[in-house]
Amino acid sequence: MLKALIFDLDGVIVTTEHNHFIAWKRTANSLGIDFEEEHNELLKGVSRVDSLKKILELGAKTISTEEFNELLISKNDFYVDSIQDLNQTDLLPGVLSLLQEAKSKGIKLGIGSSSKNANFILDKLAIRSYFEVVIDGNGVKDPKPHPEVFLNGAKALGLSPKDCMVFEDATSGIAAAKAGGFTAVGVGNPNIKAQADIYLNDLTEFRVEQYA
Ligand code: B16
Ligand code: MG
Repeated sequence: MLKALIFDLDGVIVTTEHNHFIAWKRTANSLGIDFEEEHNELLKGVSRVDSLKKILELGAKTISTEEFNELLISKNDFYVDSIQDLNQTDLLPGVLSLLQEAKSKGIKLGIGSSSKNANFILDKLAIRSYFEVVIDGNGVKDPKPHPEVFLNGAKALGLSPKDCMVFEDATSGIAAAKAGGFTAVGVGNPNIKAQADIYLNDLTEFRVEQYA
C-alpha cells in the first residue's frame, strides 16, 4: 500500500542539474580537465565531495587538501549565485499538482536529496510546506548510491520502505532507492529507464490512484 512519496530534488522537482554542470565545468576547466554533459551524467545525485573526486579521477589529477576544499567552496558559490532567481515557475511539469493531489489523499511527502542546498532551493520554490521531512546532504553520512538518505526519510515518516515510492533522475539515486527496498521511479532521464522499477518522462504521467 502506498503511504508516502519521497522525491529527489535536483532533476526531479527542479532542473538545477544544468547549473551544477556549468559550475563543475568551470571548476574542471580551471584544472585543465575537459568536462562535458556525458561526464556530468556520472555526477548526478552524487555529493559535492564525491563529485570533485570523480572530476579529478577523470583528469588523472591530484591536488592538495587545501586546494580541494577551496574548489568545493568556489564551485558552490558559483552554483548558488546561478540559482538566485529560482522561483515556482521553475518547477518541473506535474510537480505542483502531484504534491497537491498526494497531500489531499493523505499520502505523506518527503525529500531525499544529496544537496546541502536543498532547504534553500525548497524555500525559493515556495514548496517547503508540502514536505513532512527533508533529508539532505547535511544529515547523511553515506551519500547515494548508499540508501541512507531514503532510509532516514522513511524512518522520519514512521514508515517501512516498502510503503514508499522514491522518485529519482540519477543512476546513483535509483541504486540507493533499490538498495533500501523502495519502489524506484525513474523520472526524465532515459539513461535510467532499464534500472528503474517504473519510468516516467515527467511527473504529469504519474497517477496516484493507480497505487493508493
Ligand atoms: P550540493 P539531488 C544532488 O542533488 C545533485 O544531483 C548533484 O548534482 C549535486 O552534486 C549534489 O546534489 C550535491 O549538491 O553541492 O548542492 O550540496 O539530485 O540528490 O537532489
Ligand atoms: Mg537528482
